[in-house]
Amino acid sequence: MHDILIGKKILERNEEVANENRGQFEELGIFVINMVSAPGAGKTTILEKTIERLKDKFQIAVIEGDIQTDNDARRIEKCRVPVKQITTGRTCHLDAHMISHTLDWLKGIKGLKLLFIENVGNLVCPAEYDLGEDCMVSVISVAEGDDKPLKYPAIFHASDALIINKIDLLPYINFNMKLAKDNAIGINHNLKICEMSCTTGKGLDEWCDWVKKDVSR
Ligand SMILES: Nc1nc2c(ncn2[C@@H]2O[C@H](COP(=O)(O)OP(=O)(O)O)[C@@H](O)[C@H]2O)c(=O)[nH]1
Ligand SMILES: [Mg+2]
Repeated sequence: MHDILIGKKILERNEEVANENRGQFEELGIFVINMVSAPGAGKTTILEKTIERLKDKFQIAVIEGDIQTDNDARRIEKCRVPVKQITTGRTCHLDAHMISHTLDWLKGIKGLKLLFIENVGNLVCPAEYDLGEDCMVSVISVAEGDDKPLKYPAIFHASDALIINKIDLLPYINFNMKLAKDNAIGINHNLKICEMSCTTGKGLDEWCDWVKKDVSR
């Protein structure tokens, strides 16, 4: 009983801070995308490819959330956009409070229009923690299996878009694309779905067009 109440309070406080973040992002004119997936689905690779395509169009920054290491932040640094590492230690998700600590840094980035937040690799907890983002994008890779939307419904329910990545591996893997999409749409019929391969480049233009439209809205 006590555990339930404490959990509820934590989420309520998170929601308050998320709303404050949202207000700040709006004031600063920054569009914010929260990227969530299981570890290894391809979030950092998608960011690298996206930045390559969009960084001349508008100023981008990235927040990298990880339990350990700044490996991903160092990968993004090579793309020559501002990047901030948040190392969460034992915490398996980012929360709104952690993001609020980056606001001063964000304010210092001239002309910032688009912020990507790469959440900690986890298909469960990030669903519960609003960060104040405009849009949540979940990523699954075909190697994970077509049943993931059914097994982790909360994250797909909370997402605005789903990227199904690594489609170059389809010939080697027993993944039913129609079933995966039907499962995801069954949970969230508003979900926009993009099939992608960072290896071949398929789907990246479609995805970047979505992002461009959202940023210029
Ligand atoms: N075959 C294939 N491998 C990919 C693709 N996208 C990413 N990878 C690989 O998957 C691994 C995990 O990618 P990463 O971006 O680090 O995943 P993250 O943990 O979600 O950030 C890396 O070895 C990538 O090179 C893809 O579209 N096809
Ligand atoms: Mg990563």
